[in-house]
Amino acid sequence: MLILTVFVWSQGMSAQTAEASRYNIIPKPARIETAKGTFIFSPKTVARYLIADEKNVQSALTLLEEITGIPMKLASKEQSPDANTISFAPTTDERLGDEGYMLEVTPEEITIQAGKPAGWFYAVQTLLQLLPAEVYSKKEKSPWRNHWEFPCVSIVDTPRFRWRGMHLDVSRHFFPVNDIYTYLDMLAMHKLNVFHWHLTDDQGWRIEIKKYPRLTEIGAWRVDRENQHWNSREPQRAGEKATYGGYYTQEEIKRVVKYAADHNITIVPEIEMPAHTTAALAAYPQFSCTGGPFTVPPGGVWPITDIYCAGNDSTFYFLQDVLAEVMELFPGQFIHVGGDEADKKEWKACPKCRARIKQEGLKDETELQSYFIKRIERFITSHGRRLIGWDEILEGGLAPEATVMSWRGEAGGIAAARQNHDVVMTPGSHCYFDYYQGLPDMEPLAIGGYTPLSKVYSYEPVPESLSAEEARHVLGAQANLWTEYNPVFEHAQYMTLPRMAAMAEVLWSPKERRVWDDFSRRVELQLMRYEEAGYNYSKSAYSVSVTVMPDTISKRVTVSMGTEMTTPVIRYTLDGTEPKNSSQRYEQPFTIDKTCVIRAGAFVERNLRGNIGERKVLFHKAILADVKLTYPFERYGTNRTLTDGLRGTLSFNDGNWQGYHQNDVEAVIDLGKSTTISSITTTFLQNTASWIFFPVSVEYSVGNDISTFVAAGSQDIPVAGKDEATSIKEIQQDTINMTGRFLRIRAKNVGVCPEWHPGRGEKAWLFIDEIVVE
Ligand code: TNX
Repeated sequence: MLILTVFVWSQGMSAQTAEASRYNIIPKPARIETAKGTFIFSPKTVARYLIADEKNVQSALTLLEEITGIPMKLASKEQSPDANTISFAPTTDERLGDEGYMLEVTPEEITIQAGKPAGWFYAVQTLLQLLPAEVYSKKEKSPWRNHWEFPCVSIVDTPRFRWRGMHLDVSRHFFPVNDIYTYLDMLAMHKLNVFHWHLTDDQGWRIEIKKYPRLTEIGAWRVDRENQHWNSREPQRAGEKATYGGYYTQEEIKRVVKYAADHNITIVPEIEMPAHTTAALAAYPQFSCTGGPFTVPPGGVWPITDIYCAGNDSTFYFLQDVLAEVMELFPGQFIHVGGDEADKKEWKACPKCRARIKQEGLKDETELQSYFIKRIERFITSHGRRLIGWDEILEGGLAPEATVMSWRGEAGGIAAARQNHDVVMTPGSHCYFDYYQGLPDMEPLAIGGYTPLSKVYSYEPVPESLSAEEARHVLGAQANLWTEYNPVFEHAQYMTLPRMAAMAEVLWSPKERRVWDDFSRRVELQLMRYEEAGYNYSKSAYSVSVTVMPDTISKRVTVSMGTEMTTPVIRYTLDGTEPKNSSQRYEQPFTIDKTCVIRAGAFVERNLRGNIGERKVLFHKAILADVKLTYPFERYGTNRTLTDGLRGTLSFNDGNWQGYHQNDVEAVIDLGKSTTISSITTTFLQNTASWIFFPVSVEYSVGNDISTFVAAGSQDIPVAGKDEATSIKEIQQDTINMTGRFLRIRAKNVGVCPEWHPGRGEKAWLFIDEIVVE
């Protein structure tokens, strides 16, 4: 009897999980009621139109047929009663808005209702997500696959926001047009409806403009420095050929626009002005303040000083010509004109710009930028379109109808909404997909930051401080992929998937239906869909972070582990070997009291997912000993850093380094009792791009009281030269053989950055970590 009960109970559990796993729709529908039973979609299934709206239904039907690989017959009057049916029924139900749909699946019938084309399209997207991930495979469906099972369900679905965007920077790196189609597919499967196409920037002009052919002949090409770090690429030398780049022809763009429209995506093209324009100025230097010459930079430029001349009317005629062609190609309402990060130094020095300021009665260069944008806005609105720009367009006064894209936090968006302007939110903190999505030491090089999946998911586009009235100006939000560190499209997929899924749910699903644990379960299937579709995606949300907390009283350390995803099983080893499915399972924090290398991985159904987290804990004679510092450290690390048993990584802000700003390190360690010391090793970090240098000398001494020390050895270290890679150095002093209770370390800061360094003469940093005593 007892055995039977247990059996029934465990059956019940797995049935429940199986039930839940039948519904993995992302973004989560506004209303979904699950039901028992399935609808079997097979060659016997017939389609029935209950409507006149044939064209849209036809495309929904074709899509379904193509994807499932099953052609459908149209229902006839004398329909055999045993055939199940997919019915398409129009509705004028206003609750569905422009993009909503209703979907009812019973064993006998699937009923789809929508009022507008987007609704039909999204109904099909949802249907696909009721099927196994395999339906996303681009491969021909296997022949035995002659039926698909839809779980029964009832859905009423509409999006929360009308602007559900994804941006892609194709200037910093160019992606061929086929990649753009794939990107649009990715957007469509997430029910995203705006593609913000960042077509121009300093490092490349990517759109053919018939009237100005040099924009792409010259502006689309730069010298190839792809093997160097983005921020230290040498400019084009005289006589050197520009070979890296590319652009989209107008014919290509027309096809992309059509494809996007078929997927309910509006493209917002961005033509940057007045700055981020070096590529354009390399082609047409007459529109700059200085007259040039310019070359297209192969990498990072800062500050952004190259700028269109605002005092020259011909600059505006040029831009109007460009925009006229752009508006011809892109039928959407919004035209993005950039406006970000303009350093106005050239305008200050330019006689024409100064004359313009005077003649227009402007206060300064900030108002000149505002004049610039307002003048362009007049042109755009006269063509029946709307201007949108980055939040810098607020400075010096907003153009009357402008929509603001808030990227430097939310303040710009809030200010604009309060001035009755529409806004699109895209704050760096949550919406920049060029930021790291996992711990930086486990990820490919990215620009910086840290925006893991759960952080994107936690984003709320409507700031609390807005009134209901003001909040109506928030059209939605978008995520941006800047591509400085993103040379190939596969990497763009890695950076955006699955964060795009989190953003999609933020933008589509009702706020109160957003629950991380639930999303984290559904996203597992989403990853399988990416896999089937052949998309490169990140498993970083499964990477295990290993946290080690020293306890000064017990002189042990407590180890805890976790992943962003809530479901996986974590397994670990303590001897540095790779964790396997048979390794120790992590249940709760535990303590260790010997040197070990902890490695931990997340397992889903016995398979390792994500990156293995690794932590080395060093047990040595000074572990958790008290340290007195003569000079304070400035930032990073804690008072415990030097004796906590942990070593810092190559990232200076990983919490394991103490940073001294120009100060030397003088640390006295109290070992608690007289101790025999045979070796001392200290660790330092050097990252000259971040103004961090190794010490010029390190000196060790040992004493029996805090004031008398006997030298135990010293070493000098040469000052870094140019182009030295970021590295860690261990300064080890062996065969000391001294006895004492106190140990003193002095490490001399280089003081100021050396002559060759951009920060020459300014305060340098010294970064120190664990002092290992044996
Ligand atoms: C700032 S966001 C920029 C871009 C860079 C990006 C890198 C914005 C309007 N301007 O030019 O690519 O940071 O994160």
